[in-house]
Amino acid sequence: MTNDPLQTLGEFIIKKQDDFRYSSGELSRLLSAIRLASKVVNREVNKAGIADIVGQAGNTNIQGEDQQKLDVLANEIFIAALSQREVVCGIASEENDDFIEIKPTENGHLSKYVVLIDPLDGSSNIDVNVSVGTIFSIYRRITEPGTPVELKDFLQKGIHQIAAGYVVYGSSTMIVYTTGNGVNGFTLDPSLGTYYLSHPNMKFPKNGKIYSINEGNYIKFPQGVKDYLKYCQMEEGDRPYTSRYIGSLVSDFHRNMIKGGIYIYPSTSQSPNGKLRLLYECNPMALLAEQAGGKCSDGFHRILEIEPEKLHQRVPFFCGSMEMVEKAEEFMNSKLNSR
Ligand code: AHM
Ligand code: MG
Repeated sequence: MTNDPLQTLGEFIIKKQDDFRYSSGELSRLLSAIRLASKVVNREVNKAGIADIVGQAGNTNIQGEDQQKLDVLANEIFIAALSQREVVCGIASEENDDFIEIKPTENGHLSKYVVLIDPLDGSSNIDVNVSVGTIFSIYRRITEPGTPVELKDFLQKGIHQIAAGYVVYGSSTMIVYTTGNGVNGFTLDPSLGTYYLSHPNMKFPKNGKIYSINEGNYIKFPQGVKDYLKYCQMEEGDRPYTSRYIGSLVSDFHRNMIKGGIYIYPSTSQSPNGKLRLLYECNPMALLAEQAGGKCSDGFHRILEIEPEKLHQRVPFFCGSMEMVEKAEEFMNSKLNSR
C-alpha cells in the first residue's frame, strides 16, 4: 500500500506525463477519457441487477436482452468518450467487426493514437453478479497523421503498445494500467467518483499456487496442458495447487497478479487458436504481466511478439507468475507434436 496518501488517478496521470520527453499531453488526455468512461460503465454495471426489476418492460427475454445491452452500452460509452475528445484517430473494439476512423475536428487537431478495446469482457457474468472488466490497449499510429487510419495501424505487435490496462468492476472498482514503466492500480471511491492510487508498482509473485483454467474442456486440451494440470494437482513440495476460475479474464488475472498464479486458455481440439483475442485481450494483459514481472506466451512464443494478421485473431494464452508459465511451457514443449 502507498505512503502517498490520497493520490488521485488524475494527479498521477499528469505527474507521469513528465516521464515522456516532449510529451504533448495527448496520452494523458486519452487516459483521462478512459478514466471517465470507466466511471460511466461502472454506474451501468452496478445498475444491472436493478434494471432487471424496473426496466425493460415488454421484453420477452429480459435476461438475454439485458446482457446483450450492457455489452453494447459499454462499447458506446467508450467510443463516445474517446471520439469526442480529440484523443484518438481510430478505435477497434471487440464488439465491432471493423475499426472506426475518427476524423480530425474542425480545429484540425491530429491525434496520433489508436485504441483497441474490449469494453465489457466476461459479460456473461453480469447475470449472476460476478465481476467483469474492460481491457484497453494504446498504440501510436504508423501511418501519417492527417490521413485516414488504416488496418495496419491496429495490426501492430504487442511490444509496440504505448499503454495498456484494465478496469475491474468487482467488489470494488479498480483501474490498473501501465505506460511501460511499471503497473499501478487505482481504486474508485464510489462516494466521490474518484480513483485513488491504492496499489503502486504491482508485481506478480515469481511463483504461485493458483491455476486458472476451464477444466471442463480437459478432454479437448493439448497433451502438454493435460500433463501440466496433473503436475499442478500432484502432492509434492508446495503442490497440489489451488484451482480458481472466475471465467472473467480481468478478475482471474487481477487475483493471480496479487496472489501469484497462472491463467491458461489453451488451444482445444475444436478451437486450435483458443478463445481469447490477441489484440483486445492478450496483448494488453501481456504488457501488464511483463511490466509486473510476470510472463505471457501462447505456450511456446512470447505473446507480445506475435505478428497480428487480423483484428479479431485468437491465440492460446498462458499468463501469470514467471516460474509457473515457464513450467507450463516446459510441458508444452515436451509434447510439441502430440495432441
Ligand atoms: P468474452 O470476450 O466473450 O467475454 O470472452 C472472454 C472470456 C474471458 O473473460 C474468460 O476468461 C473466458 O472468456 C471464459 O471462457 P470459458 O467460458 O470458455 O471458460
Ligand atoms: Mg472479451
